[in-house]
Amino acid sequence: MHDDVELFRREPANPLLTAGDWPYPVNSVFNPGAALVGDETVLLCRVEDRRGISHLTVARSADGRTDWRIDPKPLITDDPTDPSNCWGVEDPRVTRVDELDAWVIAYTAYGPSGPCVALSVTQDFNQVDHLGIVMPPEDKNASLLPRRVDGQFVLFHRPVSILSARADVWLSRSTDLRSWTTPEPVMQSRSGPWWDACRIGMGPSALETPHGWLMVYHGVKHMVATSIYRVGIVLLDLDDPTKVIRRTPSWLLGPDTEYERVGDVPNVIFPTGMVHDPRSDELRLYYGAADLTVALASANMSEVLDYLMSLPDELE
Ligand code: BMA
Repeated sequence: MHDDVELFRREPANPLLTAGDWPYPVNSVFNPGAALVGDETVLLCRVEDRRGISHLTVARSADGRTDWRIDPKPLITDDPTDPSNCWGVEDPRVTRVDELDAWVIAYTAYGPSGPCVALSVTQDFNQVDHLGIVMPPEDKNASLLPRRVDGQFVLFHRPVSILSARADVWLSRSTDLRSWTTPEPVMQSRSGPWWDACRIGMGPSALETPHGWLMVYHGVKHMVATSIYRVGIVLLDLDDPTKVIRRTPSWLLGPDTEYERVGDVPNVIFPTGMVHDPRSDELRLYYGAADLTVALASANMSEVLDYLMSLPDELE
């Protein structure tokens, strides 16, 4: 039996962003990437239009909580002539890469062959350079480490095996962000009744801590009538990010409130954006709630790390 820990507190003003806030008609706003840009928090939101196709649009706020300003036009859209993304672009994770003086956006491009991983680069969230598809279908939930390890960029991603239907986390390496090495296994779904037994996928860009790479992931449990998406955390070895050092046994956030329980897809918390404020040590985790809105939960980074380090070492 494990103690349940309440490390994350939901923002009282949740949901932070909804379709009603958008400057043009849309169905839903969810699964946002997040970045600190100058004094502002930028969310790159997945917006599903009223055809059912998703694009990515920027919202900005001075405190990351209130007074969001939403761009009148998307930053990244589908291309109806491109079979890799003619069904839209989804679920961005945003990574600050100091070496490039830019942010790398890893997102799902969706087309008739299935979801695949695409990368784009931006210096200001006004213009983007597209690097294109880097992982073929079916693959998604890509998240880039903020710096090279042993001279190589590291991208977590989640290929799905048609044969076994397994959906686990792997990583690939690259020197130029374009050609990537054969995937190496990182972390597997648990089994049986566990909350993360069916599918897992990495969430926001990792934070580098003295104890390892701190990463949030989502885990899925299939029930008879629904699937439940919840949130866990792992610490990965700084020098060898295929090694999981700590993994939370229990979920740290699961659907509980009405906006998480009821929506286009019920019972979903899907974490895609995280920022750390070094002054307050606050971690702000932005997530999609029930595939309909954007919500926020915050925690104290030191408390999260203390909790993780109190867990058994996964390597022993
Ligand atoms: C996943 C992704 C997410 C979505 C989630 C719950 O597979 O498609 O975009 O939020 O399912 O529907």
